[in-house]
Amino acid sequence: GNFQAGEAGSVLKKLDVREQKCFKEVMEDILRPYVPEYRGDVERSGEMYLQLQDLLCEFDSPCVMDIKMGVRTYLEEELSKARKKPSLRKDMYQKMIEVDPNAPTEEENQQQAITKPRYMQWRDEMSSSVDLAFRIEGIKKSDGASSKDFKKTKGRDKVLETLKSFIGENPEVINKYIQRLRAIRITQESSDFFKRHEVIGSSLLFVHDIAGNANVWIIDFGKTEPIPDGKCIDHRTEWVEGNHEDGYLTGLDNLISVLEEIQGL
Ligand code: 4IP
Ligand code: ADP
Ligand code: MN
Repeated sequence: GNFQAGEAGSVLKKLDVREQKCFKEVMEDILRPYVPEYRGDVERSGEMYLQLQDLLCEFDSPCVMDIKMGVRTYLEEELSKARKKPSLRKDMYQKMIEVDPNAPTEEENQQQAITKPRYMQWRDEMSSSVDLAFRIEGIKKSDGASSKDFKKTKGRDKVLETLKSFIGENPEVINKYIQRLRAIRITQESSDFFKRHEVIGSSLLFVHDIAGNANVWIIDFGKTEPIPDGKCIDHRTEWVEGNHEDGYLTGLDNLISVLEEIQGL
């Protein structure tokens, strides 16, 4: 995968220059307390890595959840590229029929291949991304058992059940999660970095443990792109191609609202 064990307290993520640039900028932005600390780059067997704060190291057998934010998970530039030069992906066709054998069109079945935007749009629609502007990507329990089986977890009720079961019964945990997400939201609403970037495929990483420690961080800037011509977005306006909106804050509003509902149960 993309990760290697680092020095104690750090993880190494395969260096991508777009992500590196974001981490450098975020270290100078008011969002800094909400992302893993960026500790420079290192080389390991000929490959370059970003050295990032290990977010799990202060927890005792942590439960971890990755929530991917936004109404779409592909960049606008990927759409225009695919339009100019469509490339057919057999691997994505295979991933599609594993989840839903009825999803491909007749033509796609003949080609046994689909384009990347087609795959990504279908994934966004099948999951809660289009509806709620966030989706559950993965959950790891304290015993180490992990699941990525949330491709069809869609609709507020199903999402609520999954989040509720992840969080468990300790009220301290949900209270800390909600507080932290409210702080993230209010900071994003005035962050200079945030208003100037299309934030695609980024996640909120939830971590808690049996002792009642709980925290959330913003991770993964692999597809976070500056908006051209110094323009800004508000992350809530509906996306139409060309406006670069990503629905990030719509998703965060919905996520906080679902967690508040769980808190009141
Ligand atoms: C994956 O699909 C994710 O959408 C990846 O996005 C995407 O990577 C992959 O595209 C795509 O195959 P599944 O999650 O359904 O397996 P993310 O990195 O946001 O998780 P990128 O980042 O490249 O868009 P390919 O082209 O890398 O296969
Ligand atoms: P990718 O670009 O491959 O999706 P991410 O940055 O989203 O990579 O990280 C993938 C997973 O690795 C996350 O869901 C999380 O479980 C783990 N992870 C990422 N960054 C950290 C970190 N700084 N500390 C601990 N775990 C991390
Ligand atoms: Mn990711």
